[in-house]
Amino acid sequence: MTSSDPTVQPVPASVVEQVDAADVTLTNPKRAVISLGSNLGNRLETLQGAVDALEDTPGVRVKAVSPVYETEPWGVDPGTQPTYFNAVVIVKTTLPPDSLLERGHAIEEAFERVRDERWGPRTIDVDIVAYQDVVSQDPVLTLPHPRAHERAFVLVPWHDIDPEAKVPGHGPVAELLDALGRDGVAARADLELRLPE
Ligand code: A4P
Ligand code: MG
Repeated sequence: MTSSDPTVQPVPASVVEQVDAADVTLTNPKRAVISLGSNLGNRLETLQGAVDALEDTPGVRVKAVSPVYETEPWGVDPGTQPTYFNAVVIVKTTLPPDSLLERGHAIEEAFERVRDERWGPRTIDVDIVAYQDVVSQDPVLTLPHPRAHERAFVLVPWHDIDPEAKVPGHGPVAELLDALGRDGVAARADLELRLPE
């Protein structure tokens, strides 16, 4: 399958347009792409809670929220974990990358995420996929996210809200997605995340 697959749900133009809308509340904001994933508890409610918590963060404005996808757990044996709900949001922020990561961790804690195994099931995972064009190998905050370019559950929703996006150092999301395919990533057109007012 390719990213031009006709079965893929179209994204409302209103959502796409907000990506580059003028920001009247933040001075000289930077742009960051954040991936949200949940495979425990009320997945949709948790994703919406994380979107709202990002918007409630001083210095962060959520500019676009992707459609919701139900995805096969990546990195674990098939059938050993519940499916995920995944989504991507684009924010404008005056926070530096490490503060944004810290806020992501605080949101994970607020949703009582328990870390007992790598790639274990979780109520919420908040990953910084990209921050401007920053490239960093720092293990505390690797930018772009070291596995984003090989994950359809990140690239599909990201492409929906920013079809021209590039993964710094890896190339256009559309091309990565054409090579990778969309296996294991199913649109949940019956569900929707609200873009905070
Ligand atoms: N870290 C480094 N760079 C980043 C970054 N760009 N964003 C550090 C966020 N964190 C970053 O993460 C471990 C450490 O990575 C953190 O201390 C942080 O400083 P974690 O969230 O504590 O643990 P984790 O998420 O289990 O580990 P990891 O390796 O980050 O996992 P991933 O890569 O996030 O994968 N399958 C589906 N279908 N959908 C998913 O959302 N998610 C994962 C988690 C696995 N399989 C999945 C999904
Ligand atoms: Mg993580």
